[in-house]
Amino acid sequence: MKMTLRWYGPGYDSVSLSQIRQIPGVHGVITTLYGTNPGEAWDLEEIRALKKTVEDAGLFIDGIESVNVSDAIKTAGPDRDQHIENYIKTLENLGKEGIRVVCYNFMPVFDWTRSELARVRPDGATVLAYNQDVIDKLDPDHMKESIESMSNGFVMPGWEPERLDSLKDLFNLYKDIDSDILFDNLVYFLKAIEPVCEKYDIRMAIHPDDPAWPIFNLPRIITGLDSYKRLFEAVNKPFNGITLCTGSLGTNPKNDLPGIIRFAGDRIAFAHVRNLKYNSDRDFEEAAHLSSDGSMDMYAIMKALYDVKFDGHIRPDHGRMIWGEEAMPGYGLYDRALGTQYLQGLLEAIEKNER
Ligand code: DNO
Repeated sequence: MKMTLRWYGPGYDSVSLSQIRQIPGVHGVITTLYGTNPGEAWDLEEIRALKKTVEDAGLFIDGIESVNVSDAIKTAGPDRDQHIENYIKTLENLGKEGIRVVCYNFMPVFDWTRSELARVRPDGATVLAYNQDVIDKLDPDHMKESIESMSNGFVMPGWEPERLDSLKDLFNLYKDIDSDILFDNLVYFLKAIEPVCEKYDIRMAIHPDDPAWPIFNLPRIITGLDSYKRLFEAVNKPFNGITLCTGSLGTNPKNDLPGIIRFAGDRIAFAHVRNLKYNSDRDFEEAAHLSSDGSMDMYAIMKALYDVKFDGHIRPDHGRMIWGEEAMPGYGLYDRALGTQYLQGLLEAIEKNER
């Protein structure tokens, strides 16, 4: 397993590559070309420039998170085929630069959703949190104001201002899309990009829906074991992989994470590993990576990844905001750095114990 950290690029991230370079065991970054819109093709020169910036700092681009899929592709809108053609061009350019893992999601309208971005925990750390009652009362039309007021002035991934500006139109696009149609659109997309992925040995790593149930009456299709059975059956090819995200799948305590890992096996192309604390069946908050700080058994998760011989890239996921750091909620340096050390410690112990 290669440990990585997500990095948003110069001008977007408060964390620098030189800081990341000093975290023991971190091999490279998971990044994206910020400033591109879903549906557009990524320019080869821009990919090269990003790669050079990262490599000059002594790190590697270990994967892209995300090449976002446009709503036209998700809803089979009039621009679908043009956008797929552009997506293929992007994959081709990434493939030419040796980038082999691409994370994406197929969530309608919103990427991940939280009701609070800075809930204070007993130790004074602040974390992202979710309360179903708050979400139920929220008017999606006013999400823009609520998210922007909570995001410390950073652009939140998946909550880019252009998207928030056109929420009404976006909801309209999905009014006739149920989960079967959305799933069919995913399969159409995967079949279209299969040749380019195979040519360049690119693994597509779909990110699960977060939280792992439908919200705002929008369909969700990647929520647990059954979704993966359906997905692997529909496109039974190694390029069709997943991002095993414990924090997203784990929003539903019924999801048996080690069981899902054992089922998905070599289809796990990328792993996000973090912990959550369940307060009730309608409320959870993000926790430190340490098992005892939350509700998950991080040892069991790392052991299952080891057992299925997961050899890809892994990253700690959202961190708490600690030690006075000011950063994009969930994406500060300090707590994610702590997460990398804890996960690597678990892994070293597992490996030595198994030998
Ligand atoms: C949130 C992230 C997601 C993820 C996308 C992948 O912090 O895990 O925004 O990057 O869903 O496309």
